[in-house]
Amino acid sequence: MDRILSGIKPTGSLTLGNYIGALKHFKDFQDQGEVFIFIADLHALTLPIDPEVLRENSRDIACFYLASGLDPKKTTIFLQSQVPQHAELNAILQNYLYMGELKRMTQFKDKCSKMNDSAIGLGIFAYPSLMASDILLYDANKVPVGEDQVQHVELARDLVNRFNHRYGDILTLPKAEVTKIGKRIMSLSDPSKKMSKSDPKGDIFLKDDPAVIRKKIMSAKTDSGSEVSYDVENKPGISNLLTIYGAMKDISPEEAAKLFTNSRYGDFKKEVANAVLEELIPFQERYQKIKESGEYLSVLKEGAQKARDVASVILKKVQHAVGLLDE
Ligand code: AQP
Repeated sequence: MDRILSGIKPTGSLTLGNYIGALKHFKDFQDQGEVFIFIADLHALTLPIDPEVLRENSRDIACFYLASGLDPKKTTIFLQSQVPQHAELNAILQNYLYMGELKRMTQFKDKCSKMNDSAIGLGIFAYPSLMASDILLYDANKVPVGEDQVQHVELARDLVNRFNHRYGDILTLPKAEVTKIGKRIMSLSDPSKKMSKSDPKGDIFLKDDPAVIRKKIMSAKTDSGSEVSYDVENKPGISNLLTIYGAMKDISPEEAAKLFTNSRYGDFKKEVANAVLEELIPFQERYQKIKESGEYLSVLKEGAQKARDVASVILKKVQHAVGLLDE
């Protein structure tokens, strides 16, 4: 049976990019195997964050997971920090990743390009080591991620090959599963940049008021010309909106473009806003109910227990393999 693992880090308020690239698809995995979905709160510490904001973001993600249709009877939902095996496995596996490969990671380069070395914490540099530990602790073979996280999963694969070559067949080789539609949603104000929760310019937040969402879509940056067509290079703004529309309707952006060949930009944007709100309004209502009921608290508690039970088995195998005394 497949073991499937994914997570979101609580670095900010979740965006439409997180929804389309990750959240929207999680529930579909429940019929495909054993699913582990976590809140990557330790990863959120890799860049400065206010403690109260971090706690509130973590609560929100738990509620969004449940609102997206994840069923705690089928899926183990937990907080990374409540499963100490993540940090313990990381302490071992970080010795099998090298400076050169970590320095080449695009996320590290992007996040730290404008920072002075003296301000860059070790955690952001070693991020892929903790991420590999997250995946390998659960013997996960499928890792659903957006396009930008594929490089980290590839590095986890290198690590597995390196480790297993030395110690035998201990770790499971993971594979990144990238969403077909909407693997990279771009900022509405600058379609050359990814929509990111830690860079809120041009973001649609899942908690935004519907009127605000509509306004943001109506004022999204568009391109010269007046024809709605899917052409990422020459029409990045319109292409991004077509991707968003396609993701809402489960069709490709090319198919979406065919529906709007005779539309003007303004009319097209109205339809994009309608499609987004049709899906997000009921989602927001479910989120609100779950948050108010507080049911997510017991889900997280039970999830952490289940996750610890699974994770401790693999951690023990690794500890034994590398020569830690376990008698
Ligand atoms: N713009 C996006 N388009 C498609 N997928 C996206 N994801 C994030 N942004 C987009 C996917 O959401 C999942 C959770 O992401 P994460 O929080 O673990 O890290 P991230 O990829 O770095 O997401 P952000 O929003 O850009 O966070 P910050 O700003 O904190 O770095 C992942 O599967 C991701 O691919």
